[in-house]
Amino acid sequence: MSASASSTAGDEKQEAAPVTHCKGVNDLDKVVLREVRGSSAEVYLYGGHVTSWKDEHGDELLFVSNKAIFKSPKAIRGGIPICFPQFSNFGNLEQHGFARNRIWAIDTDPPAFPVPTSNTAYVDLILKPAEEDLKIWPHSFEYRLRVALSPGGDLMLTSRIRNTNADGKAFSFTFAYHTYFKVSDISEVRVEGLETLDYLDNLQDRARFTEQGDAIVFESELDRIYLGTPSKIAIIDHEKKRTFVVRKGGLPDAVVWNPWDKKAKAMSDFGDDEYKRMVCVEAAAIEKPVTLKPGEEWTGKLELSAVPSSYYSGQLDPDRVIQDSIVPEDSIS
Ligand code: TA6
Repeated sequence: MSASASSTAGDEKQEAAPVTHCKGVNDLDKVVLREVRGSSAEVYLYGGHVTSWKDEHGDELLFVSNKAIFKSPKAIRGGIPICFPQFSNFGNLEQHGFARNRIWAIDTDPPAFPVPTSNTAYVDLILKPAEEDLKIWPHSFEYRLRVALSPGGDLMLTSRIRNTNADGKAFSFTFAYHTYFKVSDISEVRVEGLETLDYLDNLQDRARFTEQGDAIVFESELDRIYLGTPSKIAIIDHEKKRTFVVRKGGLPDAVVWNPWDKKAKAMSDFGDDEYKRMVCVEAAAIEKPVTLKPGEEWTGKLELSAVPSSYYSGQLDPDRVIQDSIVPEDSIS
């Protein structure tokens, strides 16, 4: 019985299992998380990459390109790539750093979490630099990533990055959760929470501008780094009557990106029309790189909720209790 057949057969029996280890595309190892009310998520060890998040009805909430390549060294086009230790070309490493095209391991002995959880649908992954990484970025680190589904189906990613240099050297990095949200039609989407903020425009040599007082709407290619944003941002999909609420901690900036038609055609692992069905809103630390001395640890947290838009008019579904501030101001311990 082949891997996929076995995992499918296993799935029915293990449907309720909160955590299942199985094979995905190209036999890559993946972990499937399931929550009792029916929501689910999938994480590939390749890149520590979340590639699926579904609500209790089985509706997919993240965009993954039909042309995505699941093979090193290419990063998977869609889901939640992790940009570390460098965002974009803010440094001399490859675009968006190397964490997104390395094989991560299951973390069998993670340090205790600050907030104990009764939740069982989670997995802990770990990345440490290989020899080849130390040649291009000469720093020892331990990157622990927890991916969890809350009882209400929210998706939570917690990154804990520790400087384990033995030579007393500090290191600095930039970071992003490069989330691709699935939307019904980009021209029906508004992003709220970034009004009047300053941003760096990647389409104009990162010149600095100030955003208008209205929500962001999409009529052409957009690629901006918003600086010092609130910890809560909303992505409203009018046609789908759905709002994604992005909460972030330890990540002061936010990137908003849609490649539109020309850039879409130029990307080999992206369909020409797919720009209509995705928007990237990325919780990030870019303007002020994070600096860690040996022994110090940084925490960067992302919490995603999908709620019926009628709920999101400045208030959320009263039944869903979500912490407002998810990581103490100083995200370095
Ligand atoms: O986050 C936006 C961005 O930096 C864009 O400039 C665009 O390049 C995008 O990331 C995708 O980058 P990738 O390396 O995945 O093709």
